[in-house]
Amino acid sequence: MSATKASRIGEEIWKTRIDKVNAELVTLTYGTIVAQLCQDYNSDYQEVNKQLEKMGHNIGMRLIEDFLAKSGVGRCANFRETADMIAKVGFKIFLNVAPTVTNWTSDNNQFSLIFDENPLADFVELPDDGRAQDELWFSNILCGVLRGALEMVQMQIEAHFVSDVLRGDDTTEMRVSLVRYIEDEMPPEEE
Ligand code: MYR
Repeated sequence: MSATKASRIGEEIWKTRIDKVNAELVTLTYGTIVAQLCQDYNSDYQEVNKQLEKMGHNIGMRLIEDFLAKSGVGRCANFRETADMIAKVGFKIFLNVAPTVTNWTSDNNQFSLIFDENPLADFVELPDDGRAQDELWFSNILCGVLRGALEMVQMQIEAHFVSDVLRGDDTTEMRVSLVRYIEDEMPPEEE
């Protein structure tokens, strides 16, 4: 599927959606979750990043069903098509943003999503403790959501943020790597 077609599907879905959620409520709720985790893990931001990713993974595993039902899209022919589907349909449906897909590696196995807007991080300021700016990936839940969702459609991926405007970077960029397509795995033979 071409990028334009994927983009059009995303827009159509958005136009016909009736269950629009108040974006501010999402932002506030997510901010509260992150703040609570920072408290629970005594500002061990590596651990907070890990927990957010794990939480996202659980969400993604359930979200994919909703994605497939709402978008009505079929299987993608390759990882480039999958990337467009994620950016222009997936993010559009669930967050009403469409990050830019860029920075492909020549083997077409890795790309970046650049977020011009990030509703999770609206009005957010990171804790001013001299560490959060270097250690906390505030929106890390999104990496997990992607990993969980793609795992359910037979793709093992790894995703992590490489920059975030909340940290003072110029862009917010997530790097996504295809690890492998998961084949139907047979249970080990009994001895
Ligand atoms: C396929 O090749 O089977 C199609 C795969 C499309 C997967 C799209 C997953 C969308 C995940 C949405 C993430 C939104 C995060 C807020």
